[in-house]
Amino acid sequence: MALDPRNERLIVWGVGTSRTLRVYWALHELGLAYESRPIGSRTGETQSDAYRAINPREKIPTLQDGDWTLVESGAIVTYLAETYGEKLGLIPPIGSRERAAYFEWCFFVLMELDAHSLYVIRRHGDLANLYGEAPNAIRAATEYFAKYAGVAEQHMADGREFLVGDQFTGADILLNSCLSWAKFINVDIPIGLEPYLERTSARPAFRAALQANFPAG
Ligand SMILES: N[C@@H](CCC(=O)N[C@@H](CS)C(=O)NCC(=O)O)C(=O)O
Repeated sequence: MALDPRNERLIVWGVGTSRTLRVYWALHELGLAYESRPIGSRTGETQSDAYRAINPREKIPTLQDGDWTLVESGAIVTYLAETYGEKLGLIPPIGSRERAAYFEWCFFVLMELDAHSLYVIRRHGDLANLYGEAPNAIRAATEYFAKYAGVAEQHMADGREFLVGDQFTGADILLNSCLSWAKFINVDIPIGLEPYLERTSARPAFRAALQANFPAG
């Protein structure tokens, strides 16, 4: 795959999670060449001195673009879209209302569906040995997810194909990743979002990103 002339070297740190998948998906949508450093979560690899020097937050994913580093999956998807792909429509043009709506949906998905719902379920479910048992928190987060995934369902109810305007954007990468994550951990998603999930998951870049994100699988 040819390197974009502005891109000397893109390196992605991290594989195997819904958050790392987002980065690979954006890279494949944009047709960018990159190198993967397949470190995993909770393997101790995020706590090595070498990795801490790159990302002191000890988290994946991390993107290195030449001598520059960026963390937070939503920020990385948006950076890649803006830097390498605005013409491809992965993010709406600066100054447009669609761009404001893009950020609205990105923050909504990352806060309400990821941080406040799925990550709470994960922390007090699979990771209870680290964060403590909290069945009430899991129950409340599951209800919260249903309510706010329902907001996205309502938004799509007018027959639109994508979250923002009539183009697939980084906001769809984020929403799909949360819906897929929910299904993976047996949390119900609204029935009205099934066709959206199927449609966005059928994109060739999604299939390629899955392979990159789960290299052994
Ligand atoms: N808000 C961050 C969350 C990143 C995050 O929590 N990553 C987890 C894996 S999904 C992690 O690296 N945990 C530390 C570890 O497992 O060593 C993002 O979206 O990038």
